[in-house]
Amino acid sequence: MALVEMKTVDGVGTITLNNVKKHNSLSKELIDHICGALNEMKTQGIRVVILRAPAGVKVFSAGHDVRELPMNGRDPLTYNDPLRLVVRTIELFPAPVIAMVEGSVWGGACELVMSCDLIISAEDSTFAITPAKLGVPYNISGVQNFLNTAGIPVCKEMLFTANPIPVKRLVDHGLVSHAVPKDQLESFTLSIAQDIAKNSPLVISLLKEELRILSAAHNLSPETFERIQAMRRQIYDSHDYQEGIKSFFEKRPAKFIGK
Ligand code: LCV
Repeated sequence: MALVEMKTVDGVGTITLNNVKKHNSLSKELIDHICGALNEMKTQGIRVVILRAPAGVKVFSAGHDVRELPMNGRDPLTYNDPLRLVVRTIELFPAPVIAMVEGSVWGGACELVMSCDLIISAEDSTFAITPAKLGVPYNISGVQNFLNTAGIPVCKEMLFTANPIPVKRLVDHGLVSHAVPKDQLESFTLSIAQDIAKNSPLVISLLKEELRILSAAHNLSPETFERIQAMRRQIYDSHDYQEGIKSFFEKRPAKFIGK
């Protein structure tokens, strides 16, 4: 069963995440379908992509599929993790990708949405970045993405509290481009997409890649990178990582003990 729906009209492509019974949790299978749809649209020369969930959803995406997080001391977010792959696919897609958000956005789905070029949201949506709630040692390129999009103060509040943040606050901080009434979301997003589709696809593709390179991480020495990786390994080898995941499935708050 296709976990995403694809539609293309006049150079505007729409990819709808359609695994609503699983709250569009970002399983490997769903991510494979998203990347497949993006690759198909790249072949078709689509000039702008809208990434959305079905109209009326309560949850845009529940984030990384927690069932797919390793429990055996392996890094939960390696370079080839599906979430990393879809983030890179969106960042390298040669045309703008607009996240049209309705409902709540959780965990890795915040990074998925923030890897898009614009975020246009219903005005009652919330965004929660949850590694600290689950005990997951988020990876450095993911944190860089959050930092690039949210800026330090909002980034720290979202990462440290793991609370759902109302989208209006994120508009104030420039993280989200627009928050609009739900009944205007689709027409508003389409109008922006059509404005983009009228412009030079070659220039827009160049501008997107220039901005990606310029906003990428500053030089990290190999020693600094390895120190961060060692810090992350200590966490995904820790009691607290196991406790975070266990608490999720037992539907109870985690009892972290700091080791
Ligand atoms: C697997 C799920 C999920 C899910 N995975 O419905 O960023 S990081 O580092 O944290 C990264 C590792 C990450 O992204 O982790 C995931 C972060 N996501 C969250 O913390 C959101 C967890 N989900 C929820 O809080 C609720 O499910 C929401 C509020 C999204 C929806 O609540 P609602 O009451 O409508 P349920 O909680 O009853 O969920 C329905 C089924 O979907 C599963 C959940 O376990 C439940 O399964 P069962 O019916 O088998 O109990 N589910 C929800 N999210 N991310 N499975």
